[in-house]
Amino acid sequence: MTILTLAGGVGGAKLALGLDRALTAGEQTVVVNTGDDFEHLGLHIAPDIDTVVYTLAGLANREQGWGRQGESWAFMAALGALGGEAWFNLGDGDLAMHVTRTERLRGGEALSSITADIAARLGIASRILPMSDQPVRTVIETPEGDLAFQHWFVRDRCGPTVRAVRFAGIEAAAPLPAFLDALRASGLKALVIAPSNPFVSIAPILGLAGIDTAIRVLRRPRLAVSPIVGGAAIKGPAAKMLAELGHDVSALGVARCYAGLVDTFVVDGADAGLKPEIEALGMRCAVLDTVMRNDADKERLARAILALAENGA
Ligand code: FO1
Repeated sequence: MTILTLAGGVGGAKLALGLDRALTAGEQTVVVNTGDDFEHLGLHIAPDIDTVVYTLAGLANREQGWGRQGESWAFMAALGALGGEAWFNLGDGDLAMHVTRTERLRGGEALSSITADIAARLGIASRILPMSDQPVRTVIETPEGDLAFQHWFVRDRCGPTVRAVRFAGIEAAAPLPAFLDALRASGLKALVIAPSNPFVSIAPILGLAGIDTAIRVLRRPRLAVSPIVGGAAIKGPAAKMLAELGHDVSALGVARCYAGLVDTFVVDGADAGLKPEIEALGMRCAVLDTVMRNDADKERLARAILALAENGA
């Protein structure tokens, strides 16, 4: 029996860790957004894959949410002193990840194969799959022009107004075959959409050919967890994007993005009052404590989600 989790960065990695702890080894497959990937300083950076890998390996920097704990920054200091591009922070240990991945990609190995090997070396029990082996690049359309996602997110600190989001290359990118296999597997117990940004973390996964339709017709419990609690994002620009893209800045606004895709939408206790409006969208609304402050919270939320799935969500 497997749980298929769709995830972006920090919020997705937290729930994936909870599920990893709550399930037996190998029962979770995590499909990770690669729209945030970019080429920087000659390296292939895959931030969401790395956040999930570091989190499940127990190596993540918990304060930042991204990167490695106990990191040193000699490379960045030297780079800055040489006048190099220093707006995107690559720790010394993290740099090893990007260097080895880039070298292997240049040698012709697929991102999925490299990711599986690295996850195995780091002792990760869950299966981590990039959503595709072909490049998809998230582009933020702003009044100042189009910005590559990391330029908008990190360099410009999410400042420019978001007019639209598009995913360059998505038409030519195929969903990873193992992703499609996991969706069709007879042993699939439930699909879980993690509390990730619906516009830049989950939308690229759903935008791959055939995925949205496959989920709409999936006869398994399908659940999504709101990344918005009490009208604010737990982390990141989800609330800003909801507002600027014309949505309600609330868990209801997110639920509307998933209408027809999920059977159950999970909101935090702070949003229990939204239940009637969410259920009017044709999905159940489950109220749980969704804020994951520590590992015990992550596992507790994961177990509550598994219990919902067990009861047909
Ligand atoms: N996020 C930041 O806010 N600032 C950074 O300098 C930064 C560097 C970085 C390096 C490697 C990596 O894997 C992730 C990194 N992130 C950084 C996080 C990343 O930009 C975002 O969290 C995700 O793309 C959004 O999910």
